[in-house]
Amino acid sequence: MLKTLVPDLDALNILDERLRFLSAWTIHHANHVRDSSDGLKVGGHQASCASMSALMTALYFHALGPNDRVAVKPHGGPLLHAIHYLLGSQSIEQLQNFRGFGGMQSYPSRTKDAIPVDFSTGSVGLGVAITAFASLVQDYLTAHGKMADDERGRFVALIGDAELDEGNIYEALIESYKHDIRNCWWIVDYNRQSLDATSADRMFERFDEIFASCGWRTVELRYGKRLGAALATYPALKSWLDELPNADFAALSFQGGAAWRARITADLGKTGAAFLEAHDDDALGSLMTDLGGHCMASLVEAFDAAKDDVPTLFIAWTVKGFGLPFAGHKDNHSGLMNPTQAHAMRDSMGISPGDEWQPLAGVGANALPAVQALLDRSRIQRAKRDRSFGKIAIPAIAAPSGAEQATQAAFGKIMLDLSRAGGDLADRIVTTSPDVTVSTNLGAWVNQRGLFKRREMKDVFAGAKIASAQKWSATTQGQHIELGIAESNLFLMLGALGLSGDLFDERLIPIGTLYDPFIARGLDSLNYACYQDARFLLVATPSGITLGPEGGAHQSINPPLIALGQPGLRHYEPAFADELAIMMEEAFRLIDTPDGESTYLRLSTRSIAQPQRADDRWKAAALAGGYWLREPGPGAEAAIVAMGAVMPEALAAFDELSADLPGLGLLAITSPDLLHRGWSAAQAVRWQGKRTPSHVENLLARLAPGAGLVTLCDAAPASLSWLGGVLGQRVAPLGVDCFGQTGNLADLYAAYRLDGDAITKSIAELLLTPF
Ligand SMILES: Cc1ncc(C[n+]2csc(CCOP(=O)(O)OP(=O)(O)O)c2C)c(N)n1
Ligand SMILES: [Mg+2]
Repeated sequence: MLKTLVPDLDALNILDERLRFLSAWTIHHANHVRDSSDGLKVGGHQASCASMSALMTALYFHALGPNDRVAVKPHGGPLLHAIHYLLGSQSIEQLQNFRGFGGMQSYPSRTKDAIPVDFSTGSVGLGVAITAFASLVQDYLTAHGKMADDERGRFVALIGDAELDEGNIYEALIESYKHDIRNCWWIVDYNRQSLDATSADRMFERFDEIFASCGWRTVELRYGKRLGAALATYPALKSWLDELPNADFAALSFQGGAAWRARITADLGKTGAAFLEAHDDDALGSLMTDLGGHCMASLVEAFDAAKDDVPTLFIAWTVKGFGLPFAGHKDNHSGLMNPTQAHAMRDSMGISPGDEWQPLAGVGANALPAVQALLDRSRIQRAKRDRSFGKIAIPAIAAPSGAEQATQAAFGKIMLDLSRAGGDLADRIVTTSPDVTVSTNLGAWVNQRGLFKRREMKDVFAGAKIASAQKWSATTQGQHIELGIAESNLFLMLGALGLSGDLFDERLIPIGTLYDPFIARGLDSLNYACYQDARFLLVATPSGITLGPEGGAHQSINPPLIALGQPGLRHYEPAFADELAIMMEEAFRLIDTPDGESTYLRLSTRSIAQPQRADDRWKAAALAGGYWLREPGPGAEAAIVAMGAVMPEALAAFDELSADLPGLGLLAITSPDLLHRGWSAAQAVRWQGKRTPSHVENLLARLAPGAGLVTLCDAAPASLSWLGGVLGQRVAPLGVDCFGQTGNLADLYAAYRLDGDAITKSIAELLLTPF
């Protein structure tokens, strides 16, 4: 544990003011100084920054250690950049280009910002929750000997109070309690204002209870030292202020000292008189807003007192827009100072016009050495880290043998083989699943590698010698993290595991499994993980109406379309086990490659006959998104284009039709996502005179220009129907475009037109329709 530094409160207060100004000025510059070519409002959140400047000063210039990592609430981004500017790790050009093309981002971004950002934020709630999962990853790495105990850091989330309404925070809180997480600080900027207005009072009474019941220490910083001392002298005033509704407090903060005086007089009469007489209006306005979150001494004291590893919730009371002309106004969320107000703020801080960007402008000569010393000794000065890639040897992955196989079962077998083979790759794999470990075929892997828990857990059933296929004991050496049924947590867990190379310089190979339809349940967390460029393999199974008797509530329809529109995630949908094997190998490679990405495998429980391969030539094409499973004849007039579990229907129809339609081809699609990306990328460079056709164009160019394509997938038909647009060929799209139902496969495929009959009729119709 780091030893506590002696705080220089005066210097910290100066930095607080300086940061509040710099963040406000950065936003002001973007809106009122920089040329606007399009006349659009640039925006920014001066009030959200102002309420948190003291908090961030106390953290970054006093409390944080070199291994601590922080998720800054999205609208506090300009403060983070201002901190790095003072530290010399951010340029003036970036600040001046706030929200401009290539400039510092509106909200902290790991991948886009020039400064080191530990966690991206933007979609509120997610930055908070990922810190808990990152602390779990840290415990995992130390338990596995991949990180020294004394390298452990703390994970800090700076949270807006309205952000606490996001349910994903409580899902994460529950999961982190189960996993006994530690080294986490969540600090609420409790300014009691959201975007729309002041926030409700009642709920706040409950938050500390919720956290305390999950084992968290809660620390409330309500009043600053000055106000606290005054209230101790005037207990009636304290009772009154304790009960004052949020909206009233905010309105009075906005109105200032005279309004406070009038209200205290009206409510407390003679009881408040002595207190009021002791202060003029200005002093009164300043005293009444001396809340804990603005009081450096209180903040430093509270952080110093929480140096153990107990997870801690700090509730720091603040005024939104503190120190700005619209402090406390309920509409101040996107409020911007006008130039007169911004200049007045500058002048009040002793900064000369033109010196606004001078890092320590306005700091008096006497104070300067101490402030400079504080900056110099800051323990968070660090360069943007190199990302750790390319250190894992990825062996070739063999396809499981078997004449008939389902891709889901093949996945389980590959995982078992990997585990038995051992080696670096297997040791770096961490699996995780939201209570569907066994039903997604991860059971054999878990039997081999065990569950991970910081505190060991015995398998009671095994101990009692009750027969079970599944071993369920947990140790610190286990490699599977079992989660409760909360898919958002799965994606946050994968996000944190997938950033282990970046955060801890030790890359892990995270594999998460869930049922395909429930991707939608955690979609924003999935997007969040991808946005940060976390690397993982997502295995979604079972999928589609091929799931049969489980019915419409479990049959996924649109995930291939989700994947088609999701950057950072590559969709592969294998029909056969040998396709799956090369896709897993590729997915592992993509996890450990700088320009790689995450992979989503959509699998099925349907056992189907496996193909005999003449050679390996199909492999490269399959990894690129598709290959001819049955080659078309020259200038063929028609082709069947199929993906995944419905391949037997496509093959049967091909066998039946090819006698009458010589030259008919069967195209196996393994990734509509990759094909589409390649196609649009080729289009995008065509205007530069580069005419390299994409993989999908090459595949389809084997057919006649006006050929008919019958596309077939157990998913929304739009997943493949776009293929007709590539070369202007005609398409009959077969797929599922309404909710599924229970039934056996023959009945369901007939009802949803995924069978041979539908293929035959569609081809006939295409060929009979004149082009
Ligand atoms: C998931 C999500 N929904 C909505 C928004 C839009 N939004 C941004 S900030 C905000 C209010 C935040 O209030 P609070 O958390 O109290 O932060 P403050 O600015 O008051 O510090 C909203 C609704 C968002 N960024 N993310
Ligand atoms: Mg707020």
